Amino acid sequence: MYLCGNSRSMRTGDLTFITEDKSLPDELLEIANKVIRSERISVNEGLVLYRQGELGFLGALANLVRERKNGNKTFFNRNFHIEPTNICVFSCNFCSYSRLLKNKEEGWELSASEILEKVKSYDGQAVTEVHIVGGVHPKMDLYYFADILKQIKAHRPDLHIKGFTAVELHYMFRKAKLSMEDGMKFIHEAGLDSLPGGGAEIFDEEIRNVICHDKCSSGEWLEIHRIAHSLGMHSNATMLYGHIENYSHRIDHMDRLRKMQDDTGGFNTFIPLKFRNGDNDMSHVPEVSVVEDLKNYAVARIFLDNFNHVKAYWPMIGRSTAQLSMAFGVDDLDGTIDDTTKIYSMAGAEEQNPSLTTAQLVELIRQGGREPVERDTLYNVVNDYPESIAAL
Ligand code: V47
Ligand code: SF4
Repeated sequence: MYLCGNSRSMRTGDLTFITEDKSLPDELLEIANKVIRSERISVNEGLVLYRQGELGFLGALANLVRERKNGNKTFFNRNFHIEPTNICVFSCNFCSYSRLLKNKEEGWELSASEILEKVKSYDGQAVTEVHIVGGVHPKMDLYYFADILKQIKAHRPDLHIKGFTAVELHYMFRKAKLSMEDGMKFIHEAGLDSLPGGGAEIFDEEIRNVICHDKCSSGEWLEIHRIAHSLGMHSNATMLYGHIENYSHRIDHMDRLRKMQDDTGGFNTFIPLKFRNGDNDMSHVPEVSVVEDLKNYAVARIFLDNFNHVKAYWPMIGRSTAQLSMAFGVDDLDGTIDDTTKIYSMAGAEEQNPSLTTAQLVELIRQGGREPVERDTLYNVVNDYPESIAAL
C-alpha cells in the first residue's frame, strides 16, 4: 500500500513511485498514466478503480487531481440550515427523518414567521449562506416559499439562499401547474440563488425504484438542474451510496453527472452521501466501512474531472472521517451548521448536534495538513487563514 496524503512528490505530480511499481497490474498502470496526463478515464476504467484499486493507490491519484484543482486548500463556509418541515408525501425507504401528515407528535411545520425569525437570529453574525431543505409538505407550496424567500431577501439581501432539492421543486412546480422552466424562473426571481444537491440518490432506475419509488425520476432530477443552470444558477450534486447499489450503479450515476457538467458547467461540487441505517426501513442494510468511504471519495475525485470540488459533508460522515477524506480527493468540508439540521442525527450519525465554530473548522483542516479557506457558496474567498492568523 502506498503512502497517501499531501506529500511533496504528489504535490509536484511526481507519481513515479506508482508508475515504476512492477507489481501494479497493467490496467491500473494505464489508468494512472491517463490521470497523470490529465486525460479523462472511461466508465470501464472507473469500474476497474473501484474493483481493483487499493486505497493507497486511489488516494495518491485522487490527491494529484485534488491538488491540481485546488492546491493545498480546503474550503468551508459559515452556514446554517432551516428545515421547514419533516412532513413528507413521499416514502423513501432510507429516510429516518420524514413523518406522515397525520403524525402530529413527531412532525414539525414552521410558519413563515418562524422561518424568518430563524434568519433574523443570525443578524450581526458573519454567516453567508442559508440552506433550506425539508420534507415535501402537501400544503407548503411554491407561493408559500416564494413569499418567504422574498422576505428573507428583503431582510438580508447578501445572504445566499441555497434551497430546495429537485424533488421538492419538481413537486411544487407540478402542484402549481407550471412547467419546470416557468417554475424555476418564478422561484429564482423570488430570491432562490442556488440548488443543493439532495434528492439525486442513485440514478439507476431499478435501484431508485426500490429505495425511493414515488419521488421525481432521475431524468426529472437532472432536468431541474439543467434548467437552473440555463438560468445562470449553480447547484450541487449528491450520490447516496453504500446501500443496495453496486459499483456500476455508482459509476453510471457519476457518468450522468459528468455528461451534464460537460454541457452546462453549472455544478459547484459533488457530495457523496453515505447511507446511514438508523431507524429507517432499510435498517437491516449494514453501513459500509470508513475504508469504503475513502475509496468512494477518491474514485469520485478521479472520475469527475470536470467538477472543481468534492465535498465531505461532516455532519453525515463525522468530523474524523471528514478530516481523513482530505487525503482522498476532498477539498471542501461544508460549514459551521450550528446544530440546525436533523436529517443525519435522526439516521444515527455520530454527530448528534452538528455544530463547529470557524476556529474548530480551521483547526480540523490544519491538523489534516491543509490550508483552511472560508468561501461563500460560489467558492469566492471570504477569508483565508495563514498559519500566523487564528480563526476569527
Ligand atoms: O436527498 C436522507 C440524504 C439528502 C439519509 O448541496 C440520507 O450542499 C444517508 O442533499 N442516510 C438531503 N443519506 C441532504 C443533502 C445535502 C446535505 C448537505 C449539503 C448539501 C449541499 C446537500 O440526504 C437526501 C438523501 O440523499 N439522506 N436520509 C440516510 N438515512
Ligand atoms: Fe421525503 Fe426527502 Fe425523506 Fe424522501 S428523503 S421521504 S423526499 S424527506
